[in-house]
Amino acid sequence: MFKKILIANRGEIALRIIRACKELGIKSVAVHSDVDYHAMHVKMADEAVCIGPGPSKKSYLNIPAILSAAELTQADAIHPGYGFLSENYQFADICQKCKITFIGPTSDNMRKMGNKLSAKELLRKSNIPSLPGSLHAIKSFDEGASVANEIGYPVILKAAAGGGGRGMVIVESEDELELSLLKAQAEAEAGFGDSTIYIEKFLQNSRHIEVQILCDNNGNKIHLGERDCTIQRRHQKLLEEAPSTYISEKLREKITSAAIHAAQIVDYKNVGTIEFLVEGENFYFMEMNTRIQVEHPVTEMITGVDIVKEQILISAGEVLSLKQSDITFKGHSMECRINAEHPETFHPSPGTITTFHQPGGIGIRVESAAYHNYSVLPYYDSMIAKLIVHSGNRQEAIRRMQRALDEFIIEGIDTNIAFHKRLLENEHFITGNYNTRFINTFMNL
Ligand code: MV4
Repeated sequence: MFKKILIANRGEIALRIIRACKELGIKSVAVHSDVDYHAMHVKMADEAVCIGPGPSKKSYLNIPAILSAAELTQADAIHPGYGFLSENYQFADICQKCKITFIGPTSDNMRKMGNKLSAKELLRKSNIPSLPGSLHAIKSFDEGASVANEIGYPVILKAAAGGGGRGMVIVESEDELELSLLKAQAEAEAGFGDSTIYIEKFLQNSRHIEVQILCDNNGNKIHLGERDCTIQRRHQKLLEEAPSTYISEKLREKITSAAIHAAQIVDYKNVGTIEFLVEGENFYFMEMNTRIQVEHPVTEMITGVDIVKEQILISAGEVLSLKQSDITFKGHSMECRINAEHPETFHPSPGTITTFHQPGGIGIRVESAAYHNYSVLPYYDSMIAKLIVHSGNRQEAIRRMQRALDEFIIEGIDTNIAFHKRLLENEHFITGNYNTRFINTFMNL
């Protein structure tokens, strides 16, 4: 078992990992930028090392500085959290060369799943359905036009090196195609240094359903059910829930089996998430995320499984203590991402928090590194808290979330709490009758 883990991250996920370390009796090392000197994760860890100035490139993405901190503190493993270096297979390779365990999947898993086109390629050989579209990268307008005509508009252009929505362009008809191709290629180049893009049929009334999997190094693979992440604005998830209101028991069986099958095909190790698009009784593989995700708590609340602890134990070579038959699902859980942003424009709103009162009571979980007088910095993403609720069923969970949002007092900066309150009062949301168009249609955003 590891003696000391360095957390190469900040904010709420750094606290989450430090807490798991403490409960496992493992020492923790925080790394921080100079502007994060007063951050909670620095206070909570057993040791802390400053790795550079505010901008992420010079600190949380600074591989030499992070590895030097690991060497200096004699950490025997690094947990990357999500974002930053969490899916950087070169970083995983360098950790291995430095004889430091990278807590996550293998470098090969990340490399293969990181390229969304090769991921689809690999899974196409299986019987896992994937969206109709191009088998290869689209290099020219003519190629794009012929694939689009074959599958029918609307289509969506996606970056092969991307994921999570960056650089995606929806094309309604052929006369928009040429400009959209150039836009998608430019955004892919800017976002990922790789302008390779591919085309898929755009499913207009679909749900974003993802399956959590745990795989140890001995070939044991189990799933922890699904999460519904359909409520997104510009590909940023806002609210996630488990289980999905949309999935029938029969479809759940098919989707979770497909997820395990996908993990077997790629010989996946550690914790991961397979994303599907669901329309009616049909489901399609979209992409595989090779990291712990922001929304992992809703799965933890309905299964009682500590996913971060499982990650650490698997990386330390432990055999999964859980079998599929041990996994049961209890009640309903929902997570609202609380962002420091303007309620109407959604623009980030950095500044100093003057009041921070978080909700409490039965079935409430707040994951946050914010506090009274905390400064929300412009260098990092705007999420300042995750408010998670758990209750016996979805209607109770909605009521509990509404009550908790009312109690959540954050002053000194703008937040999207009012937006979440509006969302939870919307009839379509309350009846569970929503799809990927919900935000645009019902929240006129
Ligand atoms: C799609 C899609 C429909 N058809 N791909 C991919 C990344 C994720 N952030 C959103 N993704 C989607 N990919 C095809 N071929 C629908 C989504 C999607 C979505 C799209 C627009 C607006 C909101 C959305 C919410 C969830 C999923």
